[in-house]
Amino acid sequence: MSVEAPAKKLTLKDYKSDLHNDWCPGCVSPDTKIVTAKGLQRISQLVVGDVVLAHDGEYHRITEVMSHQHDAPMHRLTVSVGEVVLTPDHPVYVRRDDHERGRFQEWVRADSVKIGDEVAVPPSRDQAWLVDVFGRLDAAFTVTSNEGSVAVKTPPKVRPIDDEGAAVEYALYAVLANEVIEYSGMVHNLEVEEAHSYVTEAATLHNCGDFGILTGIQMALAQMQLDPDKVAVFSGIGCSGKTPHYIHAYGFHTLHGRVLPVATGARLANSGVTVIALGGDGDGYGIGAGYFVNSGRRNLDMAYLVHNNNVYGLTKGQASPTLSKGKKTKSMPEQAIQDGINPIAMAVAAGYTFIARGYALDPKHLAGIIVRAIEHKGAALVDVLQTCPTYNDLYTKEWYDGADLPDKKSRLYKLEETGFDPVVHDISDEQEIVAKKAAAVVRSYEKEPIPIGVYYQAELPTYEDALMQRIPSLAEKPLIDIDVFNRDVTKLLEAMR
Ligand SMILES: Cc1ncc(C[n+]2csc(CCOP(=O)(O)OP(=O)(O)O)c2C)c(N)n1
Ligand code: SF4
Ligand SMILES: [Mg+2]
Repeated sequence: MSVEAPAKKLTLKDYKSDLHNDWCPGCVSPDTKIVTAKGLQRISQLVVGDVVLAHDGEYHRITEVMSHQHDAPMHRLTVSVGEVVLTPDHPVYVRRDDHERGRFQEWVRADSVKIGDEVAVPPSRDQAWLVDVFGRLDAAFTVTSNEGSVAVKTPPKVRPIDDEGAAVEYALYAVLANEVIEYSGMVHNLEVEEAHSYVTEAATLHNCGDFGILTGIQMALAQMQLDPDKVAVFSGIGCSGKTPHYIHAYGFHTLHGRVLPVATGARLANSGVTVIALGGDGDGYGIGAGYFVNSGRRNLDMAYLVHNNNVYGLTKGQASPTLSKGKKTKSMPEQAIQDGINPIAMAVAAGYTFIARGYALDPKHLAGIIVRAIEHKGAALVDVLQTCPTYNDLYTKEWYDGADLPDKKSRLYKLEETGFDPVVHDISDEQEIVAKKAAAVVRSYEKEPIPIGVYYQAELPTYEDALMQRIPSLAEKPLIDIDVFNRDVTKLLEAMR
């Protein structure tokens, strides 16, 4: 896909991101106080093995601490009981009243939190920190959770998370301000076992794999210097479906399973934009499976990224089409009764001409794959293994890292590091095409370790090539530039007489 070079050199910020090289999904300033099993502690003092409160109201072990220099604006979020300084992309747990959606509670980016929102914080088990925080204020009151009651001062509003009766109750703190501040200094983040979230004295913060994929896309777009107004990102419905909202480019949040037909329409109407379609594994391999197959055989020039987290994340963690038979995640009452599909083998069979797999928590490697997928002329599928810390307790960061293995070796390996050559060098040689497809399928069945990288690539004629041959005028003028309202249809009417 070729596009005109932008007038200025684009950076990640042009795609709405303040990310840094040693990527982690959002960071906070060193003096941020974290709710730990021993009370409030500065994040910069915490070490692997310390135990912190998470959004589920439970305590979890820290598995990794991250810190690095950050020279870019941060957000200072002030709520009724304190403040937190954090990077703009850091997810914050918020209760919001929306005139269209009504009242909801979910993770939102720090830079989108606004006055009128309330940040939701689960009370800690011993609630000592609540006493500490509210001790500065006057009136006495009692906070009740499933751990019992505790007397603290001045009442935060404590309500159940939703009407579906989740056990955790949340204190809700009114957002008083959300300012952008200049920042130059160290920032910190934590990787927390199972929950992938932690609680500061002022907010609950999260690390979801979707943000790694978002980062990979933003890095790829900046790397390719694609002008934001020459990029259109389409999504289906699911947690992954929100991705276009976070990218400073054209975006279209479509329907569950329907992202490919909509992206196809855009691709055919406007050859001047780079088209990226994305969605969940349920979206693409379940309800959208027919479109998935036909987009492959059509070989239109666009890239399709699938956030493969093995669950229907948005609808609370049911098994998705990629969960294998016999597996059971924490939100499932029983093991999966049917087997999972193999998306790479399906893509080979369907006719995708670029097929790759990435890992959400390695966004730099993923960005390299996305660049190749966008540059490839034809239908590109990138299946991205994505952690869902909320519902998928099987395929976690620790699992991919191989933390439970005796040699602690990663369960992923990079195809390119083994000398694997996915590229068909002579497209007129059918035997080479079949051999390369067969090699990709063989690799796709490897389970431990799982290959990531490019599995298959062949530059074959695209649908657009065939279309332009049939209707040469389209090559000179894309559909979008044709005045459809002032057309002479006399000839057509004559032909129909
Ligand atoms: C036609 C239709 N059917 C069902 C739904 C309900 N629904 C919304 S999201 C979703 C599943 C999302 O799972 P996935 O596509 O894997 O995305 P994730 O949330 O995991 O990113 C379902 C079944 C819907 N919105 N529309
Ligand atoms: S449910 Fe899973 S995929 Fe969805 S936002 Fe939460 S952690 Fe991410
Ligand atoms: Mg999913």
